[in-house]
Amino acid sequence: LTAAQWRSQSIYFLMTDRFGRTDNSVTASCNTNDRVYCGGSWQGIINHLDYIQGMGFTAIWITPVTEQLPQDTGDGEAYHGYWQQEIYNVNTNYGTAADLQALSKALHSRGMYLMVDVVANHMGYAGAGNTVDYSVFQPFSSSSFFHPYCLISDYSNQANVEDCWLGDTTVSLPDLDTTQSSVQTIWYNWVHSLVSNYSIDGLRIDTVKHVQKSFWPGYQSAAGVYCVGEVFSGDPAYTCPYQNYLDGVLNYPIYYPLLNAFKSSSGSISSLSSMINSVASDCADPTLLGNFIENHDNPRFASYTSDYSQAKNVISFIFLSDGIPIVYAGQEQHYSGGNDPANREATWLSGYSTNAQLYQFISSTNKIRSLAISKDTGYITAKNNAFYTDSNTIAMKKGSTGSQVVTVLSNRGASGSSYTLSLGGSGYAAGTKLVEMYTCTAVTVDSSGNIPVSMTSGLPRVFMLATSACSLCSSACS
Ligand code: ABC
Ligand code: CA
Repeated sequence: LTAAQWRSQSIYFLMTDRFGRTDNSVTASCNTNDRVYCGGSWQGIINHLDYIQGMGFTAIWITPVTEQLPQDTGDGEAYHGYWQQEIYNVNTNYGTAADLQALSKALHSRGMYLMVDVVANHMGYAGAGNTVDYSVFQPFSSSSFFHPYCLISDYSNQANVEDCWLGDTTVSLPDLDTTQSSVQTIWYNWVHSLVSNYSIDGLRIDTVKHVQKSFWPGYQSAAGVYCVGEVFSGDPAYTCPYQNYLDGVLNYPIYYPLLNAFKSSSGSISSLSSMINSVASDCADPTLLGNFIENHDNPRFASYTSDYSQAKNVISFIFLSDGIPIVYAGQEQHYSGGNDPANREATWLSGYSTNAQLYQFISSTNKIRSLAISKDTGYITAKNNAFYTDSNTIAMKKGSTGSQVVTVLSNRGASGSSYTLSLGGSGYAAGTKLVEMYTCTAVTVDSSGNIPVSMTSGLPRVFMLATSACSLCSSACS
């Protein structure tokens, strides 16, 4: 699938070890602190695709599939998949190569897509950097393929970030010398074969900022599918330039101000609004970024606030602003784990409840976004515009003029009062008939051109033209 085709998808990110088990158990224990395999598998994902598709997701992103270091180390086992040793073999803890192909096929037969996480920066070794036995790596079985050992010590020094090693002295992440043409050839051929062997539709690329930028265009072109890179930095001036080398990057610049704006009723809305503008000016194409509020490297949103309304507002934001929405498994169950490894709770322990409040809310939001995409061919490439802010509220419009979707978000939380916000600047003329899509409430733009937005309990509001709303709001059908 191309970048242009990915724009309109929505992605459910899961750690294969933690999402679903082959035996369908919902009680198998998984103590995140142990940092060991909990028994999730590719077949287990197949077993629960209805659950994922039921929220409206059109794609899944799964953690890396390659064979890992086999030991139980002081940092735990390689259950997450980022400590690879043999790149031509799959991780049999998750199943066989045939199982992975079956997952791809099961997705495709539903019209869904597969994104796989890949690592080109490093391998993984159970031991300190000066003790590595390079013969355990296939095919990189000698020290000559690697940068000499040094731990990354200075994130403000890009050479140090690219040439030194991630990891610690318990588990080393031997850093490949990706400037060597022999290393490049191996990786480009490998990624081409991987995509073709498993009919992969897109890639999430790990540790992108730890490899020189010039490595990535060749890698992406060998892959032949949309690639979204992980550049773990909140600075748009640092992160956005990577979009000149890869189709997209994870939207870390928005992540921090989005979290800060909505995790409390005193969060800064203006910082979020200015970051929307910075990303739009620094990034080549904000509509190809990967939007998220949770992942396996950061504390979950509910670890900052247990408030459901605040959780709903950030979900509305990641779906209805520029970029491809990504929800991390467990977010729909309001999981609240903190830092790695606590944020890697097994999804099965929720019983895959489809009645969960956020499961239902994500489903509604995916429907609203899909409807917007289907009613306005310009929606998905239009630039989101934050046209109104106050200390607790941001209003944004996105779409072709005349059919723009208007999203009004609040950080007041569930105890927020009921009031009417008279919202100017939406671009809609007096008398225009709109529908608030979460409540299916009809509203008419008033004679001054303001939308009377009925705010209550800190809940998000989304407006579309009444003439577009019928398939989700029967009251709008005439
Ligand atoms: C394991 C344990 C941890 C333990 C750690 C030492 O070892 O589980 O509990 O603390 C994998 C595993 C991890 C494992 C690591 C290391 O390997 O999943 O469980 O941790 O062995 C990606 C993946 C991630 C994966 C790897 C490694 C890379 O998403 O799951 O981890 O393949 C850096 C990398 C980034 C990486 C991340 C974990 O570490 O750049 O690729 N993620 C600063 C730095 C970032 C750095 C980040 C976190 O800290 O700039 O480069 O990410 O350490 C903002 C700034 C940011 C700043 C943040 C903190 O603040 O703008 O720049 O990020 O304001
Ligand atoms: Ca490197």
